[in-house]
Amino acid sequence: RTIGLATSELSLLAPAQIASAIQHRAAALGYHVVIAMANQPGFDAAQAAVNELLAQRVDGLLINLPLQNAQAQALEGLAAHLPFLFMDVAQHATVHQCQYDAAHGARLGVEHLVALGHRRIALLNGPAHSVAATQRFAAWQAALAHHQLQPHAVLTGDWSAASGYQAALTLLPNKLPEAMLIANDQMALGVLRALHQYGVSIPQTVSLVGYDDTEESAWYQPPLTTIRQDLRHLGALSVDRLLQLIGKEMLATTCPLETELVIRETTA
Ligand code: IPT
Repeated sequence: RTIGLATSELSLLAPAQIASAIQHRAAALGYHVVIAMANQPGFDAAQAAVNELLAQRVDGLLINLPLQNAQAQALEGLAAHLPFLFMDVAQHATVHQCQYDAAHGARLGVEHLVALGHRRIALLNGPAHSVAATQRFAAWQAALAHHQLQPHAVLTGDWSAASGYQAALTLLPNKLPEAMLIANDQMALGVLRALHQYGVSIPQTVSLVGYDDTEESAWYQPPLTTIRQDLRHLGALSVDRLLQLIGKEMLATTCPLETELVIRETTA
C-alpha cells in the first residue's frame, strides 16, 4: 500500500508543505508515500521521476509538476493500469486533477487592490514553464483590463525569494508602483527585503499581495496579505481522491477548490 508523489523542487515552500500534507494524510490511512523530486522543469525530468516511482511498485501516483495536457497524458501512458492525479495542469486538461482555481485567486488580488484605489499596479509573474504561473498571470491581466488598467510593470521570477528580491531591485529607487501582485509568497519575501533596504514603507508607499499563504506568510514583516490556497486541505484531498481511484471508484476529473483573500498588513 504505497502511493508515489512526483514533485517539483522541495526547497520551494508550497510544494514542500503540500508533500507534508500528503504524507500525513496517507499515513493516517495506512499508506506509505515515496517521493521523487524532479531535478529540473520539463517533461524529461517528470518522466524520470515517474519511472523512479514505478520502480518502487506504487499503487497510484500524485503528480505535482507543471505539465501540459498532452504531457500529462503521456505520463499516464507509462503505467496505463495505475491511477494518476495531477496537481499542476491546465484547468481544461482531461486528466484527473486536484487544484485551486488560479483564475479566481488572481482576480481576488486585483479586485482587492482596485477597491483600495490603486491604479499603478506591477505584476511579478512566476517562471514561464509553470502552468500555475501562466494561469495566474493571464487572470491578472484580464482582471486589470476589466478595470481599463494596464500593468505598471511586468516582472518575472523563478518562485524563489532571491528572484523576488532581484525583480524588486529593477523598480528601485524611483520606478515604484502603488501596488504589486506577486505570484507567490516566497517571492514576496524577497520583495519585502528589497523595499526595506531602500526604506520604502509598506503598505503606506507600496501595497503587496502574495499568493499561497504558506505557513510563514503570517510571520513576514509586515504580515503578508495574500491569496490563500489551503495546502493542507489540497494534500489531504488529493490523497483521498487518489485512494478512491485506486479503489476503482468513478470520479469526476476535476475537483475545483477555491482560494480566499487573506487581508493582513501589506495592503492599504
Ligand atoms: C505552486 C505555488 O503556488 C508556487 O508558489 C510554487 O511553489 C509552485 O507551486 C512550484 O511549482 S502550487 C502548485 C500546486 C501549482
